[in-house]
Amino acid sequence: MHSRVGRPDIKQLAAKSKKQPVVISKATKKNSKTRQSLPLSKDLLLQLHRFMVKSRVLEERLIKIYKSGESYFWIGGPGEEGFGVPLGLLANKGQGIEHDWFHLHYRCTPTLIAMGMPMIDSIRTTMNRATDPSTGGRNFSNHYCYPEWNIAPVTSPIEVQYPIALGTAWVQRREKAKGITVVSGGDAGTAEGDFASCLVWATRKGSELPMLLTVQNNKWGISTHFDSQHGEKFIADRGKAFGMRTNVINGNDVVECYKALQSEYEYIRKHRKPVLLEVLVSRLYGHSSASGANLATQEECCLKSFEQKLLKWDVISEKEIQVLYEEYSQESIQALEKVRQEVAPQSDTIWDHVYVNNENADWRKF
Ligand SMILES: Cc1ncc(C[n+]2csc(CCOP(=O)(O)OP(=O)(O)O)c2C)c(N)n1
Ligand SMILES: [Mg+2]
Repeated sequence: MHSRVGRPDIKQLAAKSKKQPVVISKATKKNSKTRQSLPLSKDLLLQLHRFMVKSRVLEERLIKIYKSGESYFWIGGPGEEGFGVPLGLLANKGQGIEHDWFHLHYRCTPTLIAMGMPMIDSIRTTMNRATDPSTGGRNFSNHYCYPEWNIAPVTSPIEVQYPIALGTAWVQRREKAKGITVVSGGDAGTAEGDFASCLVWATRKGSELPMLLTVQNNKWGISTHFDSQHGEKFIADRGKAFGMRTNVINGNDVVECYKALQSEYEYIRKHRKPVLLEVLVSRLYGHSSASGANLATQEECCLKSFEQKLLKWDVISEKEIQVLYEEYSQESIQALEKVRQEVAPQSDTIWDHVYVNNENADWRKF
């Protein structure tokens, strides 16, 4: 596992977010002497927590599946739940341009879980089963595709999603649709021209696009550290040169993420202009199975940090947390047992999902 260097930014931001102290109501915390209030409603805090746990348990199950030799590869989103869950929860979910479009990358399980993806479908993707609704069992873990929720296919080449996202945003602008377009990627990928092209096309004067561009900055591109690659302090600062609204948030603070996303979504929906949002996140299991997929104990865990707060605020008990993990663990095991019985894709489906009925579908006919 790589050692982590130069991470003052998350701490600075965390300190900044603590400027408004979170206080707890007397009724909620029995022994508290101070009159205090929660930063979000109790129901919402519990909902955020529930989805974060579900996503984490699922991802850890996917890692076990890989390590026990039942899948070929794992890559995913542990450490990004604090951001990914509210991103999905606040979406205007549905099909067509009146709803939001999502061009996500391979760490997006938390967003899909918050939108309602069943655990079993993610396991089907990872285990390459014909029943996988995203790719029919023909892509990596976390490479989702749900047309009914405007989830565009996750691409293996990094960063191509940024210019692709311009297309849906452009149509939403042209048709004066209600929906907006969300595109996400990692920090290292922003070195590619695709990202720069997206900034140019999203911000043309008079033709600004209703887009949320997010960069989840975990400070690594596989094994290359952020500090050796960037002259700018924040990636989001690049957006300033294009006259766009920018923001940098602490991805390890789910409450901060929820509130920031609420305000960014609202701005884009109202003004139909783009936002570049940088989210400082942890990479909890390294890059992928290719780097071992072992827990990086030196990284802050957004879920553990949130649970400490929930306990302090008396929103949940240790016992309730434990039950939740057990519940989802059982669900993931039952799903795995079912998927084990399902078949791999057969050769006659090789052309499914690739330019269906198109003359270019079959390379043998070129
Ligand atoms: C066009 C392209 N170049 C290189 C790769 C190999 N690759 C896969 S992930 C990755 C690192 C991406 O880092 P970052 O954008 O920071 O995202 P993270 O994995 O850290 O979330 C690279 C170089 C690729 N998939 N596609
Ligand atoms: Mg990265």
